[in-house]
Amino acid sequence: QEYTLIKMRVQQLPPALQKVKAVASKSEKVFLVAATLRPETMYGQTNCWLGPDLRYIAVETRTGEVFISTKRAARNMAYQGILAKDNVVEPLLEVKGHELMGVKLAAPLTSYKTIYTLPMLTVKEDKGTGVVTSVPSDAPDDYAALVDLKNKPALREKYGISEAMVAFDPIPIIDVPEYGNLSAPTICESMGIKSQNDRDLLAEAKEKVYLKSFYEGVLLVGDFKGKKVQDVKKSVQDLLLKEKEAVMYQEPEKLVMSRSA
Ligand code: ZZB
Repeated sequence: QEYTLIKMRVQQLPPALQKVKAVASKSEKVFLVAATLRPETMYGQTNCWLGPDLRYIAVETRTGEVFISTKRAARNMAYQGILAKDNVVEPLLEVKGHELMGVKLAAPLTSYKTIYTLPMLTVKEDKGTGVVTSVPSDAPDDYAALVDLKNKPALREKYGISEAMVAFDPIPIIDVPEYGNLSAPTICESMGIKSQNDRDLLAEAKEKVYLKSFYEGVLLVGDFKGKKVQDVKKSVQDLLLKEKEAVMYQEPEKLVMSRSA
């Protein structure tokens, strides 16, 4: 599986990340790196998801930057020539997701100048980097999780999230026939999805919009406005790579550890 790793720049180092200063004396060099299969949706980022109970590490890259991801992902990066040393991971620090909530980020292509790290309970440790960029206009999971945080003060309080950090509207970026220009909110509404815990419904919603958006979606913003998603996915990826706002990252096939009788 090949992902685009989106570099979400930390605008202000939280206490839990102060130790990275040893390497990245300027905080412009510290990034949460999110694995995505949908680079063309980066125009619609509204926040970044972290698993509050997941463990993250900071590592130095070949170019003297600092990337934050799960250790598993850092190990993959080490084998892909992304890190300072080949084949070894030397963590600069270790931190739990809940210590990194409400961090200010600058993400590429989105129209919001600052977005925040927020908790999502369904972030998987064994997929991508454990850092997930959020596009609630086009990803039902993201929309449902964002609405949860907007509607549940107790959930925000639990993780030290303010109302201002979730006061971001989905951005219309892709027109999808039948679903319109906010396909995830539309499908969540029509399927009666109430929260991020509606796992089965969300999986179904995701599958529906994913295919339709890929084959029939048309971009509404940016350099490739008016073009079909399937024709510009690669171009947006190239743009991000050229601007050094992303790197490519491969995920090895999962080992099958057990088989059913
Ligand atoms: C931005 C985006 C915009 C995404 C969209 C999806 C959609 P798949 O197809 O099941 O492999 N993701 C990445 N890592 C994780 C993780 N550790 N835990 C939970 N979710 C993760 O899913 C790939 C997508 O899952 C990635 O692409 C990422 O979200 C998320 F409009 O990035 B995506 C209809 C989906 N739309």
